[in-house]
Amino acid sequence: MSVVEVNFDGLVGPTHNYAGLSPGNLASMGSREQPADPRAAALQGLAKMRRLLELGFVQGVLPPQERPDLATLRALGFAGSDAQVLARAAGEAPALLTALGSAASMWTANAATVSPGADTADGRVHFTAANLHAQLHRSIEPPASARVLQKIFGDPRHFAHHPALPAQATFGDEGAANHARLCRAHGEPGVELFVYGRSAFDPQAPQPQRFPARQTREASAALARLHGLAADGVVFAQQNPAAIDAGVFHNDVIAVANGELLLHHEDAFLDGARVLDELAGKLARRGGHLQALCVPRALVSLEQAVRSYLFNSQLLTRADGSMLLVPEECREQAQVWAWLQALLAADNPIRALEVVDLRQSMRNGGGPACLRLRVVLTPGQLAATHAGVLLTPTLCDSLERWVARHYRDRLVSRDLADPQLLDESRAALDELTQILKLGALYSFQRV
Ligand code: SUG
Repeated sequence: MSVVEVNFDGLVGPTHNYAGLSPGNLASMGSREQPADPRAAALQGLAKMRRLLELGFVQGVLPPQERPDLATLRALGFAGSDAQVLARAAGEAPALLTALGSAASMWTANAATVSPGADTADGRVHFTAANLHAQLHRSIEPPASARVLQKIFGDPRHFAHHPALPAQATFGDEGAANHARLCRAHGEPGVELFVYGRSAFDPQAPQPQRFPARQTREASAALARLHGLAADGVVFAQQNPAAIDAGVFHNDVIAVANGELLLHHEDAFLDGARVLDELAGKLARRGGHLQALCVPRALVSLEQAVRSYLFNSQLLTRADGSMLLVPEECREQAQVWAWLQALLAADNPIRALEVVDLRQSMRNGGGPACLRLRVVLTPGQLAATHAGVLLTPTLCDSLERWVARHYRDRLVSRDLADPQLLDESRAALDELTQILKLGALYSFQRV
């Protein structure tokens, strides 16, 4: 077997709900207080994983985090039994309980930035958990993300783990959602593209006016240093502030790369011509040939790009060319669907299209690419990866049965105060660690 890219998808957690927690994420803001269906959400995610497995891709799964986050509630002064902590938080600070009950860890593209061994100075795969500093409900994710990644990729001969960057506005880091890699083949040295929304040390640089820029240049630069990337294998690019203001809160909502292909919107980057030039030059020095596929704003507006999540598609390598896995919502935007049909008819590396229904996640702004963390692994590194999280048809069957047994089919944020939901979630997660053979992972299992 050669070097493979493994997609590790986050399993949707039992508290999936719509709380409107993400300013600048139009879907999250628009779905606030609508009832969610955690069971359907988890099954939709599993159906996507199963489809990729059927198509011959190596697929992994990452467990959800424990929510509501009782440990943080206690650290903030809510005391008593678990039920009392929930009741007190619901009474005194309902918004806090809502934030600490979010199932947002499902979007594993935000769990970490990962650099394959072919790019790093020591040949190991490097991981840095994202600090997700921009939002309270996500800023509590890094310790558990780091713990699970260390468990799955535990062999220090193959894998290096860095702690999340300092949790401070200067170093806002959203992980792989703002990171892409171009290469001739997965196993060859590539060029890593780090996209940021603002420069903390350069307040004169253009900034979005309406919505926050979550990632800083300073964070991106630190990641490239930590991962031991060569300067000629790295490109930094500022996101177009107009795109952020149109609802592009992460770069993976407006661009996606795979192999030598970069699919991007005309308005993705602030200085697009320079970015493409630098990428092409650096990739050429690594024997590659950049194929930039630009979608002009005249064909697909920023608004349509955000509504359809076209660029949050997964771009995957197959023996006969690339495959694009797009969300169902692309069908609903006539212009986007027409562009996709024209793409398939034209002579370009994208030969196949796969449509997936991820509506539950999409209503919170999480498309196909948000749900997965890409990890490029050599056969030796794959063999050193915890096998319990690598999907097989049998594992997929048992995860579907597990969801059916434990998940509710209706949830609103008020339900987060229900002690019964906490018990149900813990029972589910406890069983999940057995199914995935992960041992004691959650704090309630370790006391
Ligand atoms: O961080 N939504 C997530 C969506 C993350 C998508 N990830 C990528 N683009 N890679 C976010 O904005 C909404 C939660 C709520 O409103 O209930 C939320 O956190």
